[in-house]
Amino acid sequence: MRLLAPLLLTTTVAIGTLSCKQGSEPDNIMTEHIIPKPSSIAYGAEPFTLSADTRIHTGADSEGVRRVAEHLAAILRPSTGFKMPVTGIDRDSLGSIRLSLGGDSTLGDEGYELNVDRRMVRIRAHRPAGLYMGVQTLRQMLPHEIESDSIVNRTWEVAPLTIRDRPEYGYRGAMLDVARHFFSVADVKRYIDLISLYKMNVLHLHLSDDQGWRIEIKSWPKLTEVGGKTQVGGGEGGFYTQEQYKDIVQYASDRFVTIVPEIDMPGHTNAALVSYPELNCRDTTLTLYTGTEVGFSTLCVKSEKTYRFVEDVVRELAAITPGPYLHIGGDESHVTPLNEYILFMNRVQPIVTKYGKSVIGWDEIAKASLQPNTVVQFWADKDNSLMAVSKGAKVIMSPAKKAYLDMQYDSTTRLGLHWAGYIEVDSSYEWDPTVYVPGIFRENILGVEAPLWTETVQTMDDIEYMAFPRLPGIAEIGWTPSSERKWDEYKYRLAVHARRFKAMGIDFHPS
Ligand code: TNX
Repeated sequence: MRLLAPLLLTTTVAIGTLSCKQGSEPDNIMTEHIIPKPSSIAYGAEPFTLSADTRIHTGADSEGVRRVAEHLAAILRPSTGFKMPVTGIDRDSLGSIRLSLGGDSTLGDEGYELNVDRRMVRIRAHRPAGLYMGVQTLRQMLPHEIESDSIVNRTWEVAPLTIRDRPEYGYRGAMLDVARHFFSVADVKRYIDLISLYKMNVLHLHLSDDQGWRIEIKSWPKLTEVGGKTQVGGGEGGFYTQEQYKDIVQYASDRFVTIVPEIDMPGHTNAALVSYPELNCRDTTLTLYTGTEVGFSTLCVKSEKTYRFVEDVVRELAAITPGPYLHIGGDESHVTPLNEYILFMNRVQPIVTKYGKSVIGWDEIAKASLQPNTVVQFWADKDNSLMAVSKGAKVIMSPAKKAYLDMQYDSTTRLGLHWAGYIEVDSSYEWDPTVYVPGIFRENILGVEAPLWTETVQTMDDIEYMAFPRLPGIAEIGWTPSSERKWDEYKYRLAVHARRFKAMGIDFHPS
């Protein structure tokens, strides 16, 4: 029985609004349209239907399981209008959704098994993060109206199947530049919600740049008092207090997303230098900057004061960052002489490890000596990235020509830049991290990240317009092995998501 015929029918309608060719779906299309594509699916006989009696069982009381169960209930309640009680009691599991830990360690930290039949829905995982990922799959298997924030009267069928699924890469990230334009805590939380629907598990926050310093540092208060005042275009700017930052970190962690904070150094530091002119030793008068040029500022590498500054910032930031990484930027330091750049990076990396964090740096950092745990983020220079690998570093793949969400889709896109090219939805999907840089292989790659620089991006709607629909594709590149991905199949799945974007109020780009 083709249970999902209605879904298939509407597919072609949605396709018209995305950049895909009209046509009928190929036979091998995955009927559930799940993004990222799961490792394996086997179909069963009869669907499960949510009802007013559906409960969410957590089995043995584990705080981790309960958290995921509450998250699922919060998704299901508004649109179904059902109570969806979360209960530890396991009697009468008929008609319920059951989340449990244990068993199969081959699922790893984020893998899960989802089993749906007429009687119940079961999600099993080795860790709570895996249950969370399974919940995102279940969410996508429900009609898109499940995302509505008010009651929708319809039946809520879930197709009968068994999915076993686990990610290819452990690091699947998005980056948001909150320095060029500042974004509120609410905006950042919404972005976390959006990326985690597609099983991304890292949000890298670009917290400082020439135009603004966005995180409170108590020992250097002028960074935000002065350096946080404005932004590109001369608007108001802003910054996160440490309390607000901790709130973001907690919100992310509840969704199994790790925050990676970035303080970009030694270049991209005009806002810091204006706040504390003693950090500047070049013969220049500095003022707050609201333009979009890059590469004109540098911390004074030869001054001891600079390293006291760096240590204070790293210490305060590390103390409120539970994740393992601290990103120190290192890109486009065009006015820092190379020998000084290397000196700087060789001194700063041990400061970061002293406070218990591993360093991430943009690919230029490969010119320095690298500490054993330093991770290099490839964005532009293949030679740098090869150098990183030859020094034993792992690489995060963020090729600007493919993964940069601030690049325009085409020459008519109302926002964005195009220095790395125009990136249509198909192009952003069709690349393989394991062959993109010859000489960088699977074992060298930690994961994939999609950066969104915000020189032209000013509002949440702008963020959504640039990220959607490309971000789900990058999420799939991080989750699903290249051998399992084909644009000609993916485009149908993506088209179906257009309705979900609308239900979630996502201002996506229909090419
Ligand atoms: C290059 S990517 C930069 C950023 C800009 C971006 C614009 C990178 C490490 N540096 O400073 O915002 O291009 O696309």
